[in-house]
Amino acid sequence: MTTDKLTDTELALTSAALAGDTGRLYQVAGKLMDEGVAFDELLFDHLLPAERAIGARWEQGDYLIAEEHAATAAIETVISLLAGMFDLPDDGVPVVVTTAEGDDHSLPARASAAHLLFLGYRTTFLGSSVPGSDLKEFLASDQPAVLVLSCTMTSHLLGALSVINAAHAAGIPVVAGGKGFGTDGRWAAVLGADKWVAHHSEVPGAIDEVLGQQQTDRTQTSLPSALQDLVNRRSQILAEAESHLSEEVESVDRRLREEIRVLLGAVEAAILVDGSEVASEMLMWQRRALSAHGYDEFAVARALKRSLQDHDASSAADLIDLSA
Ligand code: B12
Repeated sequence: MTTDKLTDTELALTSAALAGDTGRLYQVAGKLMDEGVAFDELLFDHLLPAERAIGARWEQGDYLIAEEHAATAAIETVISLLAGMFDLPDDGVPVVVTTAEGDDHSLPARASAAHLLFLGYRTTFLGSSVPGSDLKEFLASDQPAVLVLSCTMTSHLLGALSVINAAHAAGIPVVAGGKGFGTDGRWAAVLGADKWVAHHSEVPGAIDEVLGQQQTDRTQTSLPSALQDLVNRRSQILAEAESHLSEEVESVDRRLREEIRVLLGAVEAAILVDGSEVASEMLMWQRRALSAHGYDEFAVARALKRSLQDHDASSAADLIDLSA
């Protein structure tokens, strides 16, 4: 969907979503279906593009965070309401859909779950960010045929690994999707996901493919010891980075606190997949995002780097290149 010239339908969906008017959005969606738009088309050609366009306009500063939140909530609610049209089939292939641990971007996973239910899969949507240990227990008893995993940010790759390991521990293959796995999904393979797909429409084919594969022992990837050590000290590293940051800025608000966490997540992910670009790309994105909102573009990175150096995590600290 372009953001410059909206069709009548796009305008109706976007304005209802931005107003947080779930009822009106539901009516517009229902009208489209009455006119013959199939459910998957409604999802992938109308509702998700509307979210993406609103997200892009919010990034450009055209919409407030509150408007983006209202729109996301309305779109996700309508997808859930519409998914309620479909019965959970007793004889469908059982699938579980969730996001990487720590990843709150539930909307793409919600859409995937609704799509699979529409296609006749016996779909359970777990929402976002189920802790790996809990998930392992659930999957061991529920025994779905496949787990569908969404990861939106590279900083949640450790959380994605925790989901993949939980599924594999229960002998369940994983179909992965989302931008967090890199543009060509390369990190999904590194983490041991059985299949990565770029688009939701490819998920059914991927499910067939992984179910057709001979059952082998599913890989369990453990963290290298230096990374495990870093993860064990995560709270101290974050707290000390926050304290360093407070020496540089007037106040460490929620946004800055979250940015420290995002950057540390990306550093951990870079070590995990042995790809320094994961950290450098996140740092580049973060600099742009912070300076666009009036923050010092390097303050978060400097504070985290210092904290990592204090913890003798020099290779992690080196991934934060302040000269780039
Ligand atoms: C909505 C939103 C949120 C909501 C999510 C609510 C929800 N219930 O989902 C909230 C407010 C929680 C949120 C939080 C954050 N967000 Co956010 N968020 C977005 C936003 C605006 C839209 C995301 C979305 O749903 N898009 C619609 C989906 C459908 O499109 P898509 O993301 O392109 O997904 C495509 C593929 O990836 C694929 N896909 C995704 N998953 C899967 C799974 C499968 C199986 C398959 C097949 C395909 C697939 O499907 C889509 C293609 O059709 C984006 C900006 C944007 N323009 O996208 C930022 C964005 C993703 N968020 C971002 C950030 C930084 C954050 C925060 C760190 C913000 C902060 N500073 O506090 C936190 C992190 C929270 C956390 N711990 O996870 C950044 C990520 C930047 C980066 N370099 O990675 C983005 C890009 C915004 C930005 N540029 O600043 N966010």
